Amino acid sequence: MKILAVTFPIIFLLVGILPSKVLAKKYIYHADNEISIDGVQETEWQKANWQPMNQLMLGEAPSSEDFTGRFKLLWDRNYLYILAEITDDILFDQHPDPLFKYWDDDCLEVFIDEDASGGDHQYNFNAFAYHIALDNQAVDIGELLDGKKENFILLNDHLNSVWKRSSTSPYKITWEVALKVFDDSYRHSNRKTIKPQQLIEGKNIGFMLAYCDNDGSKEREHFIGSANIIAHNGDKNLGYKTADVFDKYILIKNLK
Ligand SMILES: [Ca+2]
Ligand SMILES: [Ca+2]
Ligand SMILES: [Ca+2]
Ligand SMILES: [Ca+2]
Repeated sequence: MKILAVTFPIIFLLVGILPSKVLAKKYIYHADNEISIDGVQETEWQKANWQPMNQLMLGEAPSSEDFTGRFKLLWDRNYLYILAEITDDILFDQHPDPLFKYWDDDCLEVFIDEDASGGDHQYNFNAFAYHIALDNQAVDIGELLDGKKENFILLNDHLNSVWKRSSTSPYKITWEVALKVFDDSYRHSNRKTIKPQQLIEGKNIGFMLAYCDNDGSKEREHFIGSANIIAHNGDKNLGYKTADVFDKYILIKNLK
C-alpha cells in the first residue's frame, strides 16, 4: 500500500506534464542517395522504419485483404519522400474529374504541417491535406471563394507520385511520392512565384498519412491513417480541418 501511495501520484504527474504528442515524436532520416519516384523500393529505403497505417477514422474496420497499409519517410534538402506499401482488393476511381468528390475515390492522403504549428488549416495553408488519386493527381481545399464558397484546387506541381502493383499475390502496391514542402505563406494565386522550403536537419514537421478506400460504393468505405486521433464529438475525421491531430516528426541526418 505504501508503494502504491507513492508511485501513483508520480505516474499521474508525469502523464499530466508530458502531452502524448511529445512522447510520440518520431524521426525521419536523411536520404544520402537518390530516391527515384518509380514505384520501386531502392536500397536507400532500408534505412527508414516501417510505420503502420492502422488507425480507423471513418467507416468500418477493413479486413486485411480489403486494406492493409504501412509506410516509410525520408528527406533531403528539396523533398520529403514517402514510400507507402498498400494492399487494396479493388482499385476504384469513379470520378474522372480530379476536383469532384475526390475523397470518395481510392486515394493516398498526405497531411503535412511545415512548421508543426498545429491549428486550423481547412481553408488556409497553415497545413496541407493532399489527396493523391490513382491517376496521381493531387487536390486540397484552398481559401474560400467570396469568403464562403469551398474551392478545391489542383496541386499536381507540389509533388511527384508514381505507384506500381506487384504481379503476384497479395498484389501489393508500392507508392512513392516526392513532396515539396510549402510553408503557411503559400497562396494559390501567387503559386508561380512561391518557392518550397529547403529542408534542414533538426526541423520539426507535423505529418500523417492516410488512405481513402472505396471498392465500388457511392462514398468511401474506410478511411485509415497513421495517427491515433482522439475523437471529437464521436468524429475522428479531423485531419482535413486541423493539424492538431497530426503526429510530430523531426528531420535528422543519422542516429546520434
Ligand atoms: Ca524508387
Ligand atoms: Ca478495399
Ligand atoms: Ca503550420
Ligand atoms: Ca479500393
